[in-house]
Amino acid sequence: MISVPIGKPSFFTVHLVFVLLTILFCFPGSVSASAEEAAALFKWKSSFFNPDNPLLTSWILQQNSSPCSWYGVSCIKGSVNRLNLSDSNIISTLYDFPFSSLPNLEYVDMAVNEFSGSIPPQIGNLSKLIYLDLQGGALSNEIPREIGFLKNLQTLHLNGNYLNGSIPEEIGQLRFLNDLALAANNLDGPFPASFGNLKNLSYLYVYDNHLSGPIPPELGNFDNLVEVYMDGNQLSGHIPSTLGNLNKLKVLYRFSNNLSGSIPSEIGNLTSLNTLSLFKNNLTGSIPPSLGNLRNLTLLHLYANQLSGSIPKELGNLMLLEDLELSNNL
Ligand SMILES: *[C@@H]1O[C@H](CO)[C@@H](O)[C@H](O)[C@H]1NC(C)=O
Ligand SMILES: *[C@@H]1O[C@H](CO)[C@@H](O)[C@H](O)[C@H]1NC(C)=O
Ligand SMILES: *[C@@H]1O[C@H](CO)[C@@H](O)[C@H](O)[C@H]1NC(C)=O
Ligand SMILES: *[C@@H]1O[C@H](CO)[C@@H](O)[C@H](O)[C@H]1NC(C)=O
Ligand SMILES: *[C@@H]1O[C@H](CO)[C@@H](O)[C@H](O)[C@H]1NC(C)=O
Ligand SMILES: *[C@@H]1O[C@H](CO)[C@@H](O)[C@H](O)[C@H]1NC(C)=O
Ligand SMILES: *[C@@H]1O[C@H](CO)[C@@H](O)[C@H](O)[C@H]1NC(C)=O
Ligand SMILES: CC(=O)N[C@H]1CO[C@H](CO)[C@@H](O)[C@@H]1O
Repeated sequence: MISVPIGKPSFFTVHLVFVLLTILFCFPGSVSASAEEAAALFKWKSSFFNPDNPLLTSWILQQNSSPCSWYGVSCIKGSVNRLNLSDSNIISTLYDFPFSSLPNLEYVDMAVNEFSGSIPPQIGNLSKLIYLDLQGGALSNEIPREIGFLKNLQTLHLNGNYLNGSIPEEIGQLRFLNDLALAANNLDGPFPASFGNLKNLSYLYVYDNHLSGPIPPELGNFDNLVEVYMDGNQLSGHIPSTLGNLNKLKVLYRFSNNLSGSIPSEIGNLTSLNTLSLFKNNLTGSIPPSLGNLRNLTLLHLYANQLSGSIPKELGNLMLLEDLELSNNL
């Protein structure tokens, strides 16, 4: 207890009151907010299967404790803005994550831990989220529709889990999405119709799932695409010729699918391409001579299809080519 002299206020007390008022005026609620956030995170840690995780010894609760100096936690104005617990040997679920207690969270990197169970629908409460990385865990069940509430999301990595069901239609609400990784899960069904809204995608990784149906034709309008990995699915239909518009595309992996029809000659417009891999599909027709325009190509895999005709002499222009495989065709 601070003992305050009774009677005429001293210079000291007036000064103290002034300082306290200044703090309250400049940071309304900030002290209690951060204590609340600390309590919420601490409670979550207590629910871990390994709450005594040695990396998290800084996560301790004292009176008015602030989480801002804890391992993996960063704050802006005393409120948690970033949580980086990547590769931290956490064994837990997300059921007790304090979704409603961290209103200023923008970056969550919890890649490579042992999170199991499903992704709770309350994930949609983290409305300021820009970055969400939950890759490399043991999360299962479906991707919640509420993911569509995360309207500011630019990076979403859910790859390397056991997620199933189809890609939710609501993903199309994430208009700022730049980097989407859903690879190496058990996702099935077609791309949702709304997928065409994700015009700002640069990186698209959906390999090693059970996705079926056609490649969304809108992909040809995603001008910022740099890398597309769709291999190891059951995608069918034709390769849309609009893909020839993607002048930043460097990598196109579409192997081990069920694509049919011919290789559109417009692929030859993708002059940034360094990797083109379409093996183990059902592609027919001839190899378009326009592929000879892909001067930066180092890898061209077209084997295990039903391509016919001769090998176009234009492939001889591919001076950087290191790996060419055309076997098992007609
Ligand atoms: C999290 O920390 C790791 C290791 O320091 C780093 O590689 C990664 O970029 C960080 N993630 C974010 C979102 O800052
Ligand atoms: C997803 O997997 C769980 C078991 O982990 C199962 O109960 C559920 O039916 C599956 N959902 C779909 C859509 O396949
Ligand atoms: C699109 O992504 C780029 C990064 O590749 C980013 O600089 C830009 O702000 C994004 N635009 C929109 C509208 O999201
Ligand atoms: C190729 O197409 C045929 C006929 O449509 C189909 O029976 C076969 O399963 C396809 N091959 C692959 C690898 O999907
Ligand atoms: C491949 O696609 C064709 C139609 O294009 C379909 O008839 C066939 O069942 C598919 N095969 C597989 C293995 O998905
Ligand atoms: C794309 O390729 C096609 C066929 O190779 C060609 O006719 C067309 O002019 C090209 N478009 C652009 C914009 O380069
Ligand atoms: C080809 O690759 C070189 C070296 O990586 C790069 O400087 C150049 O911009 C690339 N060309 C195209 C058309 O992307
Ligand atoms: C405060 C808030 O946004 N609460 C929401 C958290 O998420 C659940 C599940 O989506 C909603 O029911 C709440 O309204």
